[in-house]
Parts: sequence; structure tokens; C-alpha cells
Amino acid sequence: MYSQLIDEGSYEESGRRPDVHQVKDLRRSGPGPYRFATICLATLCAILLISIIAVTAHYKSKPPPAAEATAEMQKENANVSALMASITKLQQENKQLQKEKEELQVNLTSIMTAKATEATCKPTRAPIVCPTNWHLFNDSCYLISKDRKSWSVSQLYCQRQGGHLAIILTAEEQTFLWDLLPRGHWNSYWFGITDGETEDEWKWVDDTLLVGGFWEENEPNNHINEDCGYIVKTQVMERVATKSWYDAPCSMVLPYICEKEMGGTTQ
Ligand SMILES: *[C@@H]1O[C@H](CO)[C@@H](O)[C@H](O)[C@H]1NC(C)=O
Ligand SMILES: *[C@@H]1O[C@H](CO)[C@@H](O)[C@H](O)[C@H]1NC(C)=O
Ligand SMILES: *[C@@H]1O[C@H](CO)[C@@H](O)[C@H](O)[C@H]1NC(C)=O
Ligand SMILES: [Ca+2]
Repeated sequence: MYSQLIDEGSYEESGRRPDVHQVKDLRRSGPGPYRFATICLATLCAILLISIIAVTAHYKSKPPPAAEATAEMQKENANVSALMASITKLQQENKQLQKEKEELQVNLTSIMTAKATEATCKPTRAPIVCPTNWHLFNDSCYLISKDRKSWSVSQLYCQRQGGHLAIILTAEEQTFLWDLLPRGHWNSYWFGITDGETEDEWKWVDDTLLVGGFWEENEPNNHINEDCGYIVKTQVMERVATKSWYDAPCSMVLPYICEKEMGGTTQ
């Protein structure tokens, strides 16, 4: 059928041509050369067809360039996404580390400021230096006098030194002072307590009421209108600091103990 079509086609085509000789020639050559041409054409067509099929088949079965390329691309894509994943992971780790760094920096600054304040506060707190002959205890300086005065003049003297007759609130303070006093026959020292206003209502020189106290047994006794307190330290070793207070007439002249608060306020 194919050859027939070609035959007719070629015949018609040649027929239309104005060259009569050629038509005649074609007719004269007869079926022999026609047949040969037809066969040739058919063969060529077949070859072409086979070639097309082969090429198509070749491209279909062998996916080399395109398929290989896509495989590689897939690999690369996998690598890229793997890289992206590791980048994301690293970014997260970086964020976490940044956070920790900030926290540590905050901690460090707080430590540094704490140290700085410690450093700046210590020198203002530490150097509590008492005047000559005054003794330091618990941020107060104490003077054990060498001279003798009445209780009121003693208090006036202490005030002129920027203090007052000693106010003794704890056993530690009492013991500290006791240890500074020399032993003697009846060594006596005024301190800052009196019941001059109201009998038997003992008050400190800062007008606070006495709580407890370190009185000797059966003291205070107001024996001869005794309204001022003093400490006695004798040669008798059995006598103790916490039982050493007596009352005496305020006009007596005795050594005395001044106290001056030094630290009190921080900074
Ligand atoms: C993909 O990653 C692998 C290892 O993870 C590596 O050996 C390879 O070279 C990478 N390929 C490309 C194209 O980057
Ligand atoms: C910072 O200090 C706080 C408390 O002082 C502590 O709980 C926290 O763990 C510290 N942070 C770091 C990162 O050390
Ligand atoms: C030290 O002084 C403070 C303030 O005056 C006082 O509260 C505290 O009891 C005193 N400590 C001693 C051991 O005397
Ligand atoms: Ca009295």
C-alpha cells in the first residue's frame, strides 16, 4: 500500500509537469526501474523507521544522561537538605550557647559587683580605730578612767568625749569590760545606770529601762540612798563578771567607764 501510494504520487507529480519527454521516459522505463525506486524508498523508509524506533527505544530503555543527572541531583539535594539540617542544628546550638553566655555574663557581673561592694565597703567598715587608751568591742570604744569623779561629772566627762557612761547589755560586753579592770581591794567603776528618778526603777543613761543586769547577790539594796550603779572587782577570784554590780551614793568619787559607739551605720 505504501509503495502504491508513492507510485501514484510520483506518477501524478510527473504527469503535471510540462516536460512531456520525461513522462514518456518514465513510461518507457516500465515497471523495472519503478520497482527498484520503490524498493529503495521503502527500504530507506524502513531504515528510517527502525532508526527512529531504535533511537526512541534507546532513549527509553537507557536513561543515562537524564536519569543519571536526576539521580545526582537527588543526591545533591539530599546533601543540601542534610547541610541545611546541620545548619539549623548548629544555629539552635548557637542560640543555646548565646543564652548560656548571657546567663553567665549576668552571673559574672553580679559576682563582680558583689566583690566590688565588698571591696569598697570593707575599708569603710574595718578601720574602727579607738582613741589612745580606749578599747574596742562590738563597734564601741571603752575608756577605763584613771581619775575619780562623781557619777554625774563622770557622765559629763564621757559626753564631752563623744560618748556616755557605759551601757552594758550583754554578758559578753560585761565580761569584756571586767577583763580590762585590774583587781584591787575594792576596785570600783561607775557605769551608766541610775534609779535617781524613781527609786528601784533602774534606767540607762540613754533613758532605756534596765532588763536583767549583772547585780551581785542582794544588790541593789539602796542601803544609804544609793542611786548609781558601779562595778566592783576585788582580789577574790570567786567573784565573777556577771555578778559584780552594786549601788552607791551618786556623789561618791570613783573611777568610771565611758563608752563611745563607733560603727553603727554601715558606709
Ligand atoms: C554528599 O555527602 C557525602 C557525605 O555525606 C559526600 O561524600 C559527598 O561528596 C557529597 N556530595 C556532594 C555532591 O556534595
Ligand atoms: C547563674 O546563677 C544562678 C543563681 O545564682 C544559678 O541558678 C544559675 O545556674 C547560674 N547560671 C549559670 C549559667 O551558671
Ligand atoms: C553588739 O552591738 C549590737 C548593737 O548595739 C547589740 O545588739 C549586740 O547585742 C552587741 N553584741 C554583743 C555581743 O554585745
Ligand atoms: Ca537606789
